[in-house]
Amino acid sequence: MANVKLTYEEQLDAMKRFIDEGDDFLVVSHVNPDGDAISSTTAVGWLLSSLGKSYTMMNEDACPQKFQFLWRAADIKRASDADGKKKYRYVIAVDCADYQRFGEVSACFADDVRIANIDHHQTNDHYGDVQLIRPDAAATAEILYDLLNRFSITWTEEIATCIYTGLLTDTGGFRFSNTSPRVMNIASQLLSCGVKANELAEQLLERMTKAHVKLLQRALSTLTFNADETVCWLSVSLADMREANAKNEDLEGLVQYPRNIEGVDVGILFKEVRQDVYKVSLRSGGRADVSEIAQRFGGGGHARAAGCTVEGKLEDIIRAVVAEAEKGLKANDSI
Ligand SMILES: [Mn+2]
Repeated sequence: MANVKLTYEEQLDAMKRFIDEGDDFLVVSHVNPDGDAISSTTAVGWLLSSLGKSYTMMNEDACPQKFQFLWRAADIKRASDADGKKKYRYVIAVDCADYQRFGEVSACFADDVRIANIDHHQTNDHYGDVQLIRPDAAATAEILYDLLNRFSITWTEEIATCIYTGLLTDTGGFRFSNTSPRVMNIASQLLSCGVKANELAEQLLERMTKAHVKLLQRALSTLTFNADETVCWLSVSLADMREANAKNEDLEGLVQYPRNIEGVDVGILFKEVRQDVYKVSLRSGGRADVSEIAQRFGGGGHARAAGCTVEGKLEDIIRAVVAEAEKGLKANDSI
């Protein structure tokens, strides 16, 4: 039964009961996990471990290198490594807006599975048997902070670092509009538990992989503006990826370079996926709704961050997408 009408406090109690009553849990987050997904997975793992419960952490994709330092992040299994026979009756899903976001991990669910859904996405569709959803939370980690406090645990540096990492990454380093007074209050509590803010900022916000910098070097050589310099773009080819020895996670942040240039309203990254197929990432400074632009090419997203995948020759795709971006900017000018 969906308990969507419960208050947040009641949802916390229901989730505590689910955890108290179950055992042999599977903890799962979304495909292509980000900092909040990994932190939330390890935070739930930490809680289960401290309660003496047995559990397995699993994701469709590998944990990105930069989050490997988190408590037992190295123990997060990949769905492809799962023992096909082992099925789980108790699943705790964190930071997943819908069932599809589990990817292949759902193959490990038992027929009589009970799923707990802990998330902060606006678009969460309330799947599962027990929900703990707070759309105004900055991160799933913020909700887990409250859940952890429902149990008699002792806050250690390890668990505080998990929660802090989720807050830090989902607020873009305490810079996005979701950086609420509450987030800063929790962050302050976590610092009292021994979190090393300077080291985490260095590790998660400042440090770059060599592959990222090599990609950036190649991508910046493609930097191009439209006529009035309100739209700016970069491209990355498969050859660039190969020569930089880069993984997809090394692309992160590249699209911010065109977007952050003064006077630019729309920044775009064209990334070759295979021959004549490009993934297009769009970022807006607020004047254009880039989700509308992405939708015209079969994609989607948010007003300020969206994407689509387009087939064709790079120069044709650039011409078409930039023309739509210019149209989007003009449409908003006339309002
Ligand atoms: Mn999140």
